[in-house]
Amino acid sequence: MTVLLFAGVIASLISGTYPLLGAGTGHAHEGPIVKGRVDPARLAATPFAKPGLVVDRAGQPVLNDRGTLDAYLVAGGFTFQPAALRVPAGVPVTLHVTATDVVHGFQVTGTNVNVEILPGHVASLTVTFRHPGEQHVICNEYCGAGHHNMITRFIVEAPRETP
Ligand SMILES: [Cu+2]
Repeated sequence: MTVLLFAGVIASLISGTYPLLGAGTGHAHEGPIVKGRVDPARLAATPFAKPGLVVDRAGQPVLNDRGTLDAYLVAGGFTFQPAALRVPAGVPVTLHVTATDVVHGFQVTGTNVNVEILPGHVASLTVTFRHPGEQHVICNEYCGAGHHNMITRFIVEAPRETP
């Protein structure tokens, strides 16, 4: 049995006044996310169109001006996108999560990271995964017949050695 210790997960909920990333993402525009609100029918025009970590052209994660990484996740149709997300240990990651259809939950099991995800709203929270390993995310708001299949995971990777 594998015991995962992630004692140091920090989550802070930041209500919908989040400035969006711009520089360094390769996105020419920010897309219509305004004060934590987004049109669920127009996610294609937002960073949610590419769920996952925001990376530069070389595929490297990009720190935003608050010193965190950004990741976009979408809940809907009984899935989370992306189905798995690689993040570095020890680096704060701001998760931006929205829903396409109905209310969902977003809970990182075994931690206090737990938010309600509503269509039209963006929940933004900053989490630092302290230790390499896997952390599972479940939907904890009953959303329909496929609710029990709604899961994703963070694959927390040890930081690379800097030369
Ligand atoms: Cu659900």
